[in-house]
Amino acid sequence: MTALEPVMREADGAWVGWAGQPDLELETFDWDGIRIVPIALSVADLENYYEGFSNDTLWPLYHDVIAPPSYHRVWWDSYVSVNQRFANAIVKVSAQGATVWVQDYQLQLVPRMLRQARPDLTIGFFNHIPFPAYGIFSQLPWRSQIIEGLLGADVIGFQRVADAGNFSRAVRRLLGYSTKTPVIDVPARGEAPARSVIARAFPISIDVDAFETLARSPAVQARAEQIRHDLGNPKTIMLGVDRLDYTKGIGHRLKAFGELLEDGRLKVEDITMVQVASPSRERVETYRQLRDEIELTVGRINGDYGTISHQAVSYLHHGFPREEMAALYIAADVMLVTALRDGMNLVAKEYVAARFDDDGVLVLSEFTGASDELRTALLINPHDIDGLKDAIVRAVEMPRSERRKRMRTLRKRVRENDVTHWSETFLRTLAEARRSAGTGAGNSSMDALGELEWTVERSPNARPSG
Ligand code: GDG
Repeated sequence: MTALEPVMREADGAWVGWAGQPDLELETFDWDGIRIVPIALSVADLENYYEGFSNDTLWPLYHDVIAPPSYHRVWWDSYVSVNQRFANAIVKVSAQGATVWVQDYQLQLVPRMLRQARPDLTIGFFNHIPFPAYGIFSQLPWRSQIIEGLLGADVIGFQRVADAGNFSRAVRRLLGYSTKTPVIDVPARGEAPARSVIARAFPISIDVDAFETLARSPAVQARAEQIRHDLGNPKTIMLGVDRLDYTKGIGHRLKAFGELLEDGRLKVEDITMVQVASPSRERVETYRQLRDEIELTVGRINGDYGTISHQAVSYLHHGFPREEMAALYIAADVMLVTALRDGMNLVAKEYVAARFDDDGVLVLSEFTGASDELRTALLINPHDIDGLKDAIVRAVEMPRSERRKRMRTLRKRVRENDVTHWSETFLRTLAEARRSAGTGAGNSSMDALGELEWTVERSPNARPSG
């Protein structure tokens, strides 16, 4: 959410989002110059719409069915009605000709609902997670409704070029519309005129300056030293930072590390792996099982290879303040990002932004959006455990000169596309799309953003800002 704060302030906009607790009815209020329009969700909405359809249907489906998605009609009904509630609230607060930017997969029906109610609005949508290939997407019983919902937008943004391609293919297969990258031609229907929709990649990023400033602060530097000291000053500290989610490949990285200790290619006296696994979606069964599996594996590795004075894995199942995250990034010689599928992965970009000393090695999964940009990381396929093991050893042994060369290139890339560049590019494309559509939306006087995931995932102590 912090990522979008400057945009909101500049636009004098309103943020439409979940109130953060079930059954909490709040009036619109102003927070630090931003108008907040809270949407109330009941306990049943949270079960069916959020934990159900969003997190147990769409999330696994869009992440290449790493876990099996559940399809329940009551969940879908709830998804439709909550999306309608968001749309109604946005309609109410939006001035004539306003620009609305809808965030993420929990609100895919909102663009069409808005267009039907308010054709004067300029509507953008950004999908923070991947959009799957048609062979997978087509499992969804409500696939056409989702596609139609999204096509209500003027611009649909994705993390990767491949995601935008998957979406366009789904449009062709399901609706037969013609597409010429990045434009999709939506034909006239009833009273609604023919329109063009743009579907393309806008890779999201972080506030690079803010992160680097944090990393440079003396308190964070001192804390990084302290962390190294408290871990017994091992030769190498490896770090993983993830929500405890099955998409992140935490089990794969533990397997590779455990085998390296077993093979004797790494020694517990020389290396410690710190794994921050921040609690996530704990009411969804798949997530409860995942936690058990990961904690069993960590326990086994520590039991098998740890000594009284050296722990193999330091496992932390809680959230930390941003300062602590920055200190961990500075303390880590090797950063492991082994996601099996990830829209972008901001952790990879944060690690790079924090390393103003041009040191540290990023091991990065090819299945993250970030790997499209961060080409000089050590790119890995997390399913290939032998390849992952080799990459870890290579990272541990990499000479300083190569580390510096790679990190410099990574830092240049992250600087070129920071979060301001991301939001400006999206909003400029949106304004141009609307202008060329010739409907003359006029000046945008209000931005309304529907955002649930971030509110839910990032509210308790010290969860990040976006
Ligand atoms: C979704 C998509 C896409 C994590 N633990 C703590 C903490 N974090 C912060 C990280 C980072 C953020 O949470 C996680 O962002 P990611 O991008 O890595 O992953 P998702 O949460 O799955 O995000 C993803 C993203 O949306 C944006 O579009 O990149 O692909 O899945 O900022 O630092 N922050 C703090 N304490 C923690 O314990 N302070």
